[in-house]
Amino acid sequence: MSTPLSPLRVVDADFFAAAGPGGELPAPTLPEIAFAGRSNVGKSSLMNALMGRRNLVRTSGTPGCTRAVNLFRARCADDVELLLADLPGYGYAKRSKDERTSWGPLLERYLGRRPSLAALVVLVDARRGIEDEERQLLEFVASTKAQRAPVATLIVATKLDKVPASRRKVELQRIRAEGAPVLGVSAESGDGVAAVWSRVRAVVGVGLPQ
Ligand SMILES: Nc1nc2c(ncn2[C@@H]2O[C@H](COP(=O)(O)OP(=O)(O)OP(=O)(O)O)[C@@H](O)[C@H]2O)c(=O)[nH]1
Ligand SMILES: [Mg+2]
Repeated sequence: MSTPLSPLRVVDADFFAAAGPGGELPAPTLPEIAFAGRSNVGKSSLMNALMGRRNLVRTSGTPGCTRAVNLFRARCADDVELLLADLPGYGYAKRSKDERTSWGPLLERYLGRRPSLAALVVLVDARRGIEDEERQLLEFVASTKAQRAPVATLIVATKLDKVPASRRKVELQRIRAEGAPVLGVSAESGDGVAAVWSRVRAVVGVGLPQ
């Protein structure tokens, strides 16, 4: 017997739009879920895993590969549509000064003023946990709440396959102790991916009916 298809599952996904530094973002339409985190943490890989697509979102072994805001449209089996935003990674030292100053404002504009931003997923490497940049990112988004509808936040600990199974629970608890909800994933094995998707759907208000 085959498992019934979850209504939350992504059945169709495609590239929607991109905006580089100084570029125009498309007019806000669907609710957007943004994926932010240090370069190489696994943002693009997680987005591919969530959408059930191997190579829709470009991933790379070279940190700093994503320099624009790239939007992808995902349609679920229950016909709910969302946009997933792949944000430029931060914390990559080998950038020219010009590049660094040119994508700072892009992230700030997107995270600070995008009216259709419904949720922010902050990715951290399960082996590193939350550091100053992540705290600043969460504080920045919280500081914009007077200007628009609240943005739900979720921490996702990536590359869980690189943490020995016996340490996973402890590492996740350590991150959770920082006060934000946290889920662990491995884009490699697929562990935790369905849980992230169902949490994302719930926080943007399109979870399964109770
Ligand atoms: N073992 C393991 N490797 C992963 C996982 N997720 C991503 N990677 C690898 O980590 C590297 C970076 O992944 P990306 O998804 O491109 O990271 P990113 O955060 O989008 O990076 P930038 O776009 O540069 O900011 C790639 O070589 C991936 O194959 C995971 O869950 N487990
Ligand atoms: Mg990327």
